[in-house]
Amino acid sequence: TVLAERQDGFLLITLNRPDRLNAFNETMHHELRQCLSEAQSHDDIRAVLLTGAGRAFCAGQDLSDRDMRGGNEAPDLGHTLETLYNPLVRQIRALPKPVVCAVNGVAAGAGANIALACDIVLAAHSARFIQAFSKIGLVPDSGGTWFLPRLIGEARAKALAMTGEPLNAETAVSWGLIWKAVPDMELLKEAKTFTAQLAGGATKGLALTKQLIQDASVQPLDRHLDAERDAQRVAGKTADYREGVAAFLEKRHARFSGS
Ligand code: LHQ
Repeated sequence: TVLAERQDGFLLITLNRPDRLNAFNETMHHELRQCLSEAQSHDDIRAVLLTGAGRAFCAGQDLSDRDMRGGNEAPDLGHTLETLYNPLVRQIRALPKPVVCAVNGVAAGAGANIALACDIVLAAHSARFIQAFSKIGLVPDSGGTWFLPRLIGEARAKALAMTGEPLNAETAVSWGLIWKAVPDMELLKEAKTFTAQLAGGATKGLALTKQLIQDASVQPLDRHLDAERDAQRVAGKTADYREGVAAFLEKRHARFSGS
């Protein structure tokens, strides 16, 4: 249900249930988390690119597992979040490497919010972000009610969440929800080039940057300045800092090793 392929310094992960628009079942959760663990534990994987097979990125939870017609008891969705979606979002946010998401088509429900949990989101012009939850009586999960107001403000967050209206890629860019919209035919190529560039970066510095930016929204400036001081102290001891300064002084491109 998930394809993983090592590329130019990064791991390309493709959600692969195209006939169900890559909706999540339990197996897909486990396989995706396994791939992310692999990306975390191998030093030669220095970034991740997440995308979807076929015409969609991900339609969220597979609702065909959730048929309650005929009086079946409603499952405990809190348990589903606790055991499947929340660990996934936490793993993406904690991964000490850049995670790029190439949203190749519709991203609905948890699929939209897992995209937003990634560090940098590129989307095909035809992609749509849909907070589909309200249409089935649920709340936006997988971090949706946390990411949306931070990225686009409460007014737009509430309207998207309460209406379930699709947001197109270009509006998503203009609102600051995602980084870039790209012509459909160019998305994967551009996302690969982009991720390869990040993979060639100063990985430790990028990991510290990711952590700092994530922590910023839950920390007062005074404490955050301390956190930047501590992170810079660590970054300043990396081989990549040494190489970056040497390359600057020698007027050449830096060759970062990730250490
Ligand atoms: C699907 C799905 C799908 C199964 C398309 N499941 N088959 C977390 C915790 C626990 C439980 C509950 O939820 C959550 C988080 C969530 O993610 S809740 C939100 C779940 N997702 C949705 O509500 C989105 C449902 N899908 C749609 O609204 C549409 O399919 C979208 C807008 C994504 C795409 O529309 P279309 O482009 O018109 O495609 P389609 O609807 O024709 O779908 C194509 C096929 O994919 C179709 O199957 P079929 O056999 O008729 O070809 C759909 O049934 C199937 N599919 N989403 N989530």
